Amino acid sequence: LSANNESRGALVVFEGLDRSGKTSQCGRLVSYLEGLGHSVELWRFPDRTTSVGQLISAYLTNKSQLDDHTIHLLFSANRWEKRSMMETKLKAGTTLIVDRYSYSGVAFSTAKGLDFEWCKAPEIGLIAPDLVVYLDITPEKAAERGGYGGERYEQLEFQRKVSQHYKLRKDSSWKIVDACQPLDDVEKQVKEIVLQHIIACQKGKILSSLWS
Ligand code: 2DT
Repeated sequence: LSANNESRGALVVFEGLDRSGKTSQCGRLVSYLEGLGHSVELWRFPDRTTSVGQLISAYLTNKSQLDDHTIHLLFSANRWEKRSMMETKLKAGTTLIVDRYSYSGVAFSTAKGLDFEWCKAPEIGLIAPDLVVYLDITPEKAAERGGYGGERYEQLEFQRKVSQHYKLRKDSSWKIVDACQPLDDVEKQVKEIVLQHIIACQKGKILSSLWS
């Protein structure tokens, strides 16, 4: 995006099924990085605090109904409204740990039957993650973990489809971590992988755009 990327922060995205442990692992990782003295922030998508985010939240909690294409574009718009802030933070040297991103957008909507190319199009031009940590768990194992909440997508049958669609989309930025391991073991692996990537970004790895 620019020639001057020295000492920038890393864009690290966590993906995985509901109950795969993303939120816990993101929290632990951020505390660890802060302890090491890194400039780091925890972000999540959907960001339900914006006006677009409130429309998304109403849909997810079954308070509103929306056409599948419409909600897909709202999720994408929710990333676009944060894009320039994301670029500013990364260039200022802040690492962003992001709980879900465009891969959730594509996996969930294609699991409903929408066309992959159509789903990908509105994501083009968003900032590409330096690393995607995929917390890998079977839908059955995830469902055993204290059950789902009441949100729209939290059903075993749909999670099975999402799992298949996620796997079709993995690319070279992905690191797959076995999320069935004890939390402490997952945490240890995540820390190692993420630190390597933060160092690569500090050394001048170029910030790039989706979707390559
Ligand atoms: P959380 O439970 O993590 O808040 O996610 N989703 C998410 C999409 O369908 N498209 C997207 O682009 C994103 C970011 C995944 C809420 C649900 O929203 C789904 C689960």
